[in-house]
Amino acid sequence: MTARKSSGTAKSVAKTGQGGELHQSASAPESRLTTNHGVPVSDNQNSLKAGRRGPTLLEDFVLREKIQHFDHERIPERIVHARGSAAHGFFELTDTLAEFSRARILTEVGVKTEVFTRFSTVAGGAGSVDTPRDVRGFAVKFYTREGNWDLVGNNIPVFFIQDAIKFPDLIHAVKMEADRGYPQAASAHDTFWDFIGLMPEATHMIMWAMSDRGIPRSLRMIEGFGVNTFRLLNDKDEPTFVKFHWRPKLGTQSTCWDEAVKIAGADPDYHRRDLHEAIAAGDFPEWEFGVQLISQDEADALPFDILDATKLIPEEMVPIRIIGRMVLNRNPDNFFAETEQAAFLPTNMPPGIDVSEDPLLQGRLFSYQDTQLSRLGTVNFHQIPINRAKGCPFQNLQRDGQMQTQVFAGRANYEPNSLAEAGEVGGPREDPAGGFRSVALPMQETKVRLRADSFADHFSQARLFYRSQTAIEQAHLASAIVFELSKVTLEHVRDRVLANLGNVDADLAQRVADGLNVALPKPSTPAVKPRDMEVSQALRIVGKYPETLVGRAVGILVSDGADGVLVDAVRAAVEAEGAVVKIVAPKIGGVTLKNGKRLKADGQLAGTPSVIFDAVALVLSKDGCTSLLTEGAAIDFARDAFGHLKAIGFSAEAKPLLDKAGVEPDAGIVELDKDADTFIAVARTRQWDRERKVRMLA
Ligand code: HDE
Repeated sequence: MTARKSSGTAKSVAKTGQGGELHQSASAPESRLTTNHGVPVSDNQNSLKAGRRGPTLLEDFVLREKIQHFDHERIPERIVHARGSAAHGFFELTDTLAEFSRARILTEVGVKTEVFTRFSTVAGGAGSVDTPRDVRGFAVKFYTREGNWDLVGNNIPVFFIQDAIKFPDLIHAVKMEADRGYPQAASAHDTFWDFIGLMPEATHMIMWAMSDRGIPRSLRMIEGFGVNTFRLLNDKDEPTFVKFHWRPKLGTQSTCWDEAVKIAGADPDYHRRDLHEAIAAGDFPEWEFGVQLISQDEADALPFDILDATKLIPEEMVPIRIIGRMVLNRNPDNFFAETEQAAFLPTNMPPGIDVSEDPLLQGRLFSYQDTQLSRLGTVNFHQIPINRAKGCPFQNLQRDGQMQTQVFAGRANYEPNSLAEAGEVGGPREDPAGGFRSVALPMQETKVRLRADSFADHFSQARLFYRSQTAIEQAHLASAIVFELSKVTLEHVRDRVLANLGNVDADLAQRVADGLNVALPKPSTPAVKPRDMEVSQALRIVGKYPETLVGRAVGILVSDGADGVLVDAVRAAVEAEGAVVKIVAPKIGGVTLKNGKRLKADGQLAGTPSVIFDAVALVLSKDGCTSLLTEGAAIDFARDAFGHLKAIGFSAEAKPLLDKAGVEPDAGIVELDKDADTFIAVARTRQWDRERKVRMLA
């Protein structure tokens, strides 16, 4: 091996480990590799050794600095919501709430405010998959002109528990079991259901989490909710209760459970990739922003307590007023610096928005600031670019601390001070008129550690949710609970859950018991007898799905000799609908079409199963089809598309593959024609009617 010296002139020669040479122009200061302290590095390939084959020297600060930085590259992941994906964008107000709030973000119509939005799963670690059955976090940081507003919500409008003091128990129960370290990112295990069975207040949230909302199709297709009740305060400091809502323009859409499980293997980053690719392609996801506004009198008249986070306010009782929109239009430049270091705090609120006494929210007001201290390691985490208030200046007299990046001038780091009188910098002062004020509430209660009686009804809204679902969704929900409880090994745990379900709905409890093939225990004794509420159509997904291909993906499986005219027809029709086309071929090099032209593949069949598409087309030649009859991945491609209720378009030559895969004819299985119209018509929705033919549901 020859070792050469760098020339030190305009052209330097860096040595590779193999003795090869990398020539690079390293003289220009702006392109020069340096240490963290700015010392130019001459050789980034070899450590400094005592002789050609000798030990490495401690004096090699270039090596030590590089390795040491690497050793410390990871920070603790979030204790919950560790797995997340985020994007930049803007919020635009379309309707003013000036009557209710003095916050400029809610009153200045037409103003665009920068946002950074992070979506997450809750239970899994940072490296876990995107499609477990789980709640999704929906956290928005608005960089408003009056400081950051963080609306840290979920895709489900209620929560498992009523009081923050139970949060560590809930999370311990759902995360990997303490002794064995599994399961990762899954609620289907003993400790979670043990906790749930013992906490009837969780039942309403369980209905939501076990519904199809727990397995979203895309982060672009989830709703968002502030969950807790907040307050708005107007110019006169008059309060109004508020619930916040995000509604995806693409509609709320889900996967099938079997599909979600298979996606986890096919593409663990399915949601992250989908969000990134959509934004990169200019297909910007968008949400409407809405509020439910409730006066104190209206709140008092409701049959539940709006301070109880296990309750929602049905839209039929208090309509959602749409007041704005959010568009996500820019991917982060750096995952760690932005997505990982983003710190969301429910305490970040501009003047005119305030908290309520919801005991869950009250605990959150402490937790988020606190957790950032161990996660980001310093009280100065607000200075990290992604967390910095950028809609306005921020200034105060807080000083020093680890990773302080600001250089403060002057002597005044206390207040009051009179240094300005001597011509020195006096520093910022409080603003009684424009500053943040809390709602003025009379407080004369006895100090107690108890739960309000108004929180005691744990089943009425769980019942409302179940009864408001379509038959399809009820079957999915029951099947999801059967699946989860089938992974529970402790019989008494299953029985307790079943006993609670009896208070939700007798039919649901029986279906789950039948699905498990166990006897249904008597319903548990509820603290308050559940009441029937008016069914709420708004709680459904099925039927509210927009029948469209917009924002979705269609896979075309091709073989050598396939009819290019059909491929082009499908592609044109799908793209005209606003969906993305991916060509799947047996080999990544693509295929040669009937007309002799080459067609490139976007994915190799074995690594690109149909689960990642919303509809598929099979354009095969006769020989191509014959050769795929012995290829499991091809058979699965068709079988899974069928089983996941997707539309399948096919060229006549592809029929033997469909037959081999057990695909039975129905309205969603169509032979492709020259304009692909029939295929597009059925591809706009799942084939729900097929479901009972392909799956035993509870
Ligand atoms: Fe959180 N939650 N949470 N949570 N939460 C965190 O803060 C906590 C709750 C939510 O993308 C943590 O920065 C307590 C409800 C989201 O960075 C932590 C309680 C809702 C995110 C924390 C709750 C949420 C978090 C962990 C019960 C829906 C991810 C890392 C009192 C409204 C934000 C962090 C992101 C993250 C505490 C309940 C949403 C530990 C104590 C209810 C979307 O502070």
